[in-house]
Amino acid sequence: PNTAFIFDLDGVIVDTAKFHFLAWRKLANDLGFDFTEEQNEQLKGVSRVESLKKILQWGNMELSEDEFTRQMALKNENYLSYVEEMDDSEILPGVPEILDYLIKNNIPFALGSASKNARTILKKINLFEKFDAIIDGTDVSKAKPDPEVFLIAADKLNARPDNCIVFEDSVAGVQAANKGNMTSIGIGDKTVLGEADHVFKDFTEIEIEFIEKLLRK
Ligand code: B16
Ligand code: MG
Repeated sequence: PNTAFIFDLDGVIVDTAKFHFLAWRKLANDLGFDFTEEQNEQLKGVSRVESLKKILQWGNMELSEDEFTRQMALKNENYLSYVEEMDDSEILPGVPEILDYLIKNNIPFALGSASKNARTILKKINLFEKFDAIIDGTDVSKAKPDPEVFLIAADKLNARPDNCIVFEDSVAGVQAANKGNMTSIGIGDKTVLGEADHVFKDFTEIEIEFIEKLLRK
């Protein structure tokens, strides 16, 4: 069968989660409250709009529609000031090796991210040209845990969803892959990503034999 791989961006290819956290936290602090790193887990994989809604709930705050839009823009500006400084040294360990393996073996792979900044980031880290398809927050109408982003990716790669392998660091993203009837591989903490079919701490823990087994499935 035509097996295809789909990678999330933030937390899988690159650790931009730390920049999202800093930028959201500044927004909260400017509005007069704070939230924890643990609460931040709930923001991973979640769209910009949904993230701000959650944060405002934590601070017991409501904003007018205009102010909501303005705050989102400010957060993104702040986030992009970190992105501006990025280069390929920010690619997470083990990622170049797996991408090179897939390229060498002619296995198609796509990006499936909730971020509207995904293309900018891929260019900063010099991976833009490597992906066979890029699906991001500008291409979808339904955010993770809806499987839309991964289903579009499967379609673009000409692969059946049940022949797709998805790498995700977020609970919402693992749920999206599962709902899409794909094999979900969690990257991160087993206690957080327990719903995934397999969980690894990072890509350096994934052996080529494991990838080959997935390909024979
Ligand atoms: P942006 P992913 C997600 O990216 C992030 O995990 C999440 O924290 C962020 O709010 C979302 O993208 C939207 O990002 O504000 O850049 O459009 O993990 O799906 O690659
Ligand atoms: Mg992610």
